[in-house]
Amino acid sequence: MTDTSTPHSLLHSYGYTERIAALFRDEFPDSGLRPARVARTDRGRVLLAADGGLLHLATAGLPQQPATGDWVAYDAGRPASAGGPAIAGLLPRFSALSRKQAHDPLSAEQILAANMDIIGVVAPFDRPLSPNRLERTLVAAWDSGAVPLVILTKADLRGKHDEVAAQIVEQAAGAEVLTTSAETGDGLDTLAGYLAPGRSMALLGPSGAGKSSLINALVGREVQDAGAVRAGDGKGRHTTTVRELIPLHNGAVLMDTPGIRGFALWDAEDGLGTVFADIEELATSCRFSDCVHDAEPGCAVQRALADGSLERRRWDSYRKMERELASLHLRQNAAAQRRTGRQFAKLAKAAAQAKDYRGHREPRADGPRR
Ligand SMILES: Nc1nc2c(ncn2[C@@H]2O[C@H](COP(=O)(O)OP(=O)(O)O)[C@@H](O)[C@H]2O)c(=O)[nH]1
Ligand SMILES: [Mg+2]
Ligand SMILES: [Zn+2]
Repeated sequence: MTDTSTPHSLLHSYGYTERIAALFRDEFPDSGLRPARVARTDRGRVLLAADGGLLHLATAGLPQQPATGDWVAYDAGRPASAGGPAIAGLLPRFSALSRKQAHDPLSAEQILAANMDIIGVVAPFDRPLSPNRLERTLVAAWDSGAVPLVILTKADLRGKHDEVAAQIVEQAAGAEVLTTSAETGDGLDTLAGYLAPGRSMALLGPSGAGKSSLINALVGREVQDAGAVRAGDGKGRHTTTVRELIPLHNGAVLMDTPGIRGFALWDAEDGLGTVFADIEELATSCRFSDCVHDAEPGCAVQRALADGSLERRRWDSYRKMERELASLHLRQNAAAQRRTGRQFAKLAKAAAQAKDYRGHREPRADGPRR
């Protein structure tokens, strides 16, 4: 039997723990396959962190495309004549941070990060807070199955927008809130305290929020390009690609994401319900159970808006995301119907052919029917 738990292997520095080892044994018992983690996805290929080192493998033909952070089983011993080492399957994900593929009329899901324990929702102190954006990010973070942690960056610039912290705490929907500065090192120990061996954290937030600087400060060297790179600055530096897993010295793993504009939600009803639990609760006390919260008599939402206990902006933000998810489902259903329609046409054609066929040769009454 192969030993999948050698301590201090490259695999462990990418977050391999007894939990993953057990999952691997359950999913691929006595298969001779090896566990590995997807450190990066490229077009049609992935960079895998395996016990023997990093390796690139093709993903064409796999029934499920791996995402960064996925745990996979791969066949290390497949002979070159058969195409060499290959991914055999994916371990079930315990979390997936996803969004709707941008500019995609077919409404496909894009998984930005798999198997994260924490989604660091990054908001900087050097600019006014965008509450809508924070809410949207929190919805996606809660929905991923990982735990959101709000990280307020650039604490050294705190004086500029003092109101930001209070607003964020109010809107964090139960998530913990930390304050850090990559400049002074404030709060980094507290943040590091969340990053126990085997934990994975992806950072999510607008461009310029300080995500890359935070990662560099935690790792202790320049692994991510931060800020504007002046001519000559980038020379000889080994920076990892954004969205590549970055191992911390202790077996925790970090992941940066590029600042994503207009993060479109994917099936995030659960996350929406978490971030706006108060609104969904409020809506249950409307007089009519099918209240659309417009001009109905006895509408608890309209009453709360009128007396100021529900902020208009927050209600609008909730409604916008709710509509977005509803229209996503409409398109998903329409696509499913088209698929069913095509399948039906195929079946009808096959049935017609079978009838034709039977017309010529009756199947033997005692023979196998299929
Ligand atoms: N004063 C201050 N500036 C920071 C801090 N962290 C990042 N910055 C600056 O903010 C800018 C954007 O940082 P960067 O890490 O590239 O942000 P990213 O786009 O989220 O990765 C850069 O010019 C950084 O030098 C901080 O803690 N304090
Ligand atoms: Mg960056
Ligand atoms: Zn109502």
